[in-house]
Amino acid sequence: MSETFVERKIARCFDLLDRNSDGDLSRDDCVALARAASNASGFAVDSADAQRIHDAYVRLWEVLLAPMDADGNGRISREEYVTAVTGLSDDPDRYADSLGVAVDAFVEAGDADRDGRLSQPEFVALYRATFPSLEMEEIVEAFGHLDRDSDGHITRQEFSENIREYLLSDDAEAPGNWFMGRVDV
Ligand SMILES: [Ca+2]
Ligand SMILES: [Ca+2]
Ligand SMILES: [Ca+2]
Repeated sequence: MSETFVERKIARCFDLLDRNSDGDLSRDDCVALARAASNASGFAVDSADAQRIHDAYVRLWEVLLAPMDADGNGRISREEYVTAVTGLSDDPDRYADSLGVAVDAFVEAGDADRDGRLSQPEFVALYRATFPSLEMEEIVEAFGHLDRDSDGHITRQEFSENIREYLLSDDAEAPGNWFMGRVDV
């Protein structure tokens, strides 16, 4: 059976989060994503800012990802990930918690000036650092879609709507499809 559009988006998300490209998601991937984001903002390894970003990504691991580890081996396989993320929509409370930690991780990691939202330069710096396989042009284009009201910033609310659409919507025109760069329908 061929993958649906939503399944392909979820699988793409998995690949981009698999920072060390070993085919599984683990706590190490989350720590590495946090470190890449800190470096992009120029934060020293032992600074409070680096610690804040590290904590947000560890929470992403503990709250969102670790519970997906169906066979308990400490790693999330692609199959476990797709099954769990697809199933999130059936559990509204867990879905809301998961969405919250995901939004926190992205905003904490990218919000260099600490105004609670990501400007275009902040977004570009974050995505360049954490998802090196994305092209610069693609990241700039993604920002244009993800900044839903085109006010020059992606707010927590916008991130939340974007991630929700990315993971649930089969609408080929949904702006949230750009959460992880360009996805072909
Ligand atoms: Ca990995
Ligand atoms: Ca900001
Ligand atoms: Ca906006």
